[in-house]
Amino acid sequence: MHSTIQKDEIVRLLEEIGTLMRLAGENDFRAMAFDRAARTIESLEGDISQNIEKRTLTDLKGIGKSIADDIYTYADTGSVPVLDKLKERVPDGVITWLGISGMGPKKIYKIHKELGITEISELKEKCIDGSVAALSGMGQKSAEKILKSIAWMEQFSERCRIDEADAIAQLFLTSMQDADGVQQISVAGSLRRANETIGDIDLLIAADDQFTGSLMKRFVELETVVEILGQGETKSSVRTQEGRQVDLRIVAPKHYPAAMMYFTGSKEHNVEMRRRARSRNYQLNEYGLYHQNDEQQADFDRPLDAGDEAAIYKHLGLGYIPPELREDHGEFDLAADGKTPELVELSDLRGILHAHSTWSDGKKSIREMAQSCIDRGYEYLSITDHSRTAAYVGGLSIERVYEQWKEIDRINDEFAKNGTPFLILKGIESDILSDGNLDYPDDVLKGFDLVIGSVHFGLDYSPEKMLERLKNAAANPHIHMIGHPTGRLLLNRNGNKVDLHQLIPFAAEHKTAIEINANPRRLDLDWRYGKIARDSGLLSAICPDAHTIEGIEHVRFGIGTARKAGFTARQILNTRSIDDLIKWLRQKS
Ligand code: DGT
Ligand code: CA
Ligand code: CA
Ligand code: ZN
Repeated sequence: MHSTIQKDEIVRLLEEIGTLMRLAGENDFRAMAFDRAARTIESLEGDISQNIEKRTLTDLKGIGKSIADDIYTYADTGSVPVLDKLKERVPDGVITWLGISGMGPKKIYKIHKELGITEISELKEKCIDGSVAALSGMGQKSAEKILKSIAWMEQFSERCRIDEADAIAQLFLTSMQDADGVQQISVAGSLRRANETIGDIDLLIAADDQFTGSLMKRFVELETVVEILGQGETKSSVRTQEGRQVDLRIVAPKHYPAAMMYFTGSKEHNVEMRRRARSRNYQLNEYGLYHQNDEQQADFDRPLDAGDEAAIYKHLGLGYIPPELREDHGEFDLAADGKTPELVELSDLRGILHAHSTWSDGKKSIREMAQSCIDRGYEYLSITDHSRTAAYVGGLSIERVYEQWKEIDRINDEFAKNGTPFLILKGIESDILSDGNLDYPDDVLKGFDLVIGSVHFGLDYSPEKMLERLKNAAANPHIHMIGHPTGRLLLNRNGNKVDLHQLIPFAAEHKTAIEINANPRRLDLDWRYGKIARDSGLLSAICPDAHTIEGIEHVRFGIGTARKAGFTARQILNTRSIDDLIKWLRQKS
């Protein structure tokens, strides 16, 4: 690979090593040597591959033998052991701190080490509670500056969580829907497809020509708009006070179905749709579906009748493809011959399986959580507080477990007496220890109705070790379901490195479910594993992991993820009746 190597590739490599060394707290002289070598190569005249081939890098001023060897190794193998080791040592979370303006690697290392924190969310807390200011060489001013930079970074980071985008979109929808001339209005883009993170928010309105001017004016003058990025007749873009971009397009009512399809995307899905149209001598574009003329272009005088998106799919020999599936990720196979499976819907859910109470780190009592489930029409709730290893979030000792069971029995008795058709299940979110075992003895575990096993520490295990750990958990007869399988925090922390292509079939074989954690910070299981989950017969559940009443509402984001995964109600445990659910739980353990 000598001949293809570019100078800037080597420069980036050396800079990355230098930065990671500082983040790992190594001697600054070593890190500086890599910086110096990077500068040398940057200013090198001509091609670096000559120096690599002839092994003459050490002739250059500022490049010593060991760094030259690293570069040769990289050129020969595509990797360098020193970098790989550094990547293992420096937590992913700490690397994201580099995005905070004004935070260099040395300062980051100091705070990370002295306060024992790795996530930006933790850094924020420590800036607020005074811990950062108390560090030597820091002070209140520095802490405030960091907080400001974090806020700035978060505001203008390229993508945001789906719940944040959804809240903004709802505000725009309610502000625009009653405006004069609006015949139809909808979100489109990645938000309509229920992607786990959202770049910008896309809105589409169907209105006649004479209304576009006043509608655009209303849009850019909404109170939440802090900046107009572009304003035109049919398309405008604004930035909201949260720092998010919102695009609005206004189309004529007759173009609305095709425009919805076009602006919902994904781009990849659209490409395949247009290809299919052409193969039938049609042309599909953002205005409609048209017969092709002799030049193989859309004949705008001969549109096919397409009153809604479903009609367009039908013309192309496909069943309706729900927006969540439109990722060119197997949906055309699912919709072939006019069929698409009936994806799970919010109204299919009959109970909640993963929720916390004040017994551990939840904000509401068991009774309050149950009541809000009843209010939402659910038939059961499994309270799954943390287990004793998770002491930092109020994990339950064995005595507390027994007390909680008594409390649950008392409330259930009351429900039975006053005829409330609702059942609270005795659940637990039990920590999966490093070897895959749980942290209660068998006789305690047997007493639970539902055991969720979750990994809360040791997320940085090697892929092999992580897979073994989770396989042990999946094979553990006491565990009904694995919680948030990767532990990822979207836009914040990468998940553990378990190979889900191996874990999913294994869990399915052992009749252990894997939840879709519906908290919009997680959305874990990722929908991209939908096909292997379906093919292997995996059971899942849509779990809010609620710590508050509002948290229960997060199931709707989990529904989006489950639909993207192609799941029907049959694969989702909490669509079952309480009797069927209990039957399944009992035969499992
Ligand atoms: P995002 O905003 O990054 O979360 O993702 P999207 O999918 O919302 O992307 P966005 O906002 O750039 O565009 C919205 C939709 O419009 C996209 O899903 C498909 C359609 N679209 C936009 N630009 C193009 C394009 O250049 N070609 C095609 N075929 N479609 C496009
Ligand atoms: Ca978008
Ligand atoms: Ca857009
Ligand atoms: Zn939980």
